[in-house]
Amino acid sequence: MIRLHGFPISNYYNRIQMALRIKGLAYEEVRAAPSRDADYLAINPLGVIPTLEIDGVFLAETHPTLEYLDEVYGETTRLMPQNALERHRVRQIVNYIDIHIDKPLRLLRDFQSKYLVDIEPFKELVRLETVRAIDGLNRIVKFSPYIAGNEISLADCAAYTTLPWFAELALRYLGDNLLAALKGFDEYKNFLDQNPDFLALHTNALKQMRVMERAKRLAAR
Ligand SMILES: N[C@@H](CCC(=O)N[C@@H](CS)C(=O)NCC(=O)O)C(=O)O
Repeated sequence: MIRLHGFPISNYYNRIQMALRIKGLAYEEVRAAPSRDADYLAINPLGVIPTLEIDGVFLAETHPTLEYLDEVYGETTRLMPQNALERHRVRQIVNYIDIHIDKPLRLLRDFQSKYLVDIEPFKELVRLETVRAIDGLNRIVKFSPYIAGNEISLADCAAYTTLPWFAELALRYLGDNLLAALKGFDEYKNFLDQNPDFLALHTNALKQMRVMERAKRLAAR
């Protein structure tokens, strides 16, 4: 029995959904919010979402969780390449996305939402980091037709569910969609959008995001 704990507004949650759908694995969704409660920390030590539960075993941290899933359900579509060098490329792309794009922009968003102030040197740091990450990605992505080569992989799950949101965040918090500099991404996204399962994830995340923003605006009145 596979159960996914979290909420579909989360790009990490949707990344796991995308992998489960590619693999054709049935799963239950369990609504959970990030939490510092002892019970939740016992299954997800950072208190973040998502958490994946497989037969009563709880797994935290999205990419390592997905590699585990790929190994234990080895009879389903593989999302890590057989070739070690190609596996390295998948992990490299995922790290650029998670560590050098998602995390800095997320920190900037959280800081500005909490303190309602702009700190220019902080913004500049995040801008430089994002520009560097996009430049790095431009040197390693393939889009042939998948991001890491000719087979779909965990790097596609990361890119498809993360980059469109962080393009929006960059525009909103840095005043510039820095991710537009990722050459070939729009065509690649259109290509993946042709899969109705993927598009449904994207559309639902967009809907959740708009609902949350509206709720925040109403609460702020
Ligand atoms: N490194 C974590 C990141 C997960 C993450 O950042 N989740 C966000 C939602 S998209 C969250 O729970 N944020 C709440 C918090 O940081 O307290 C993973 O790979 O799963």
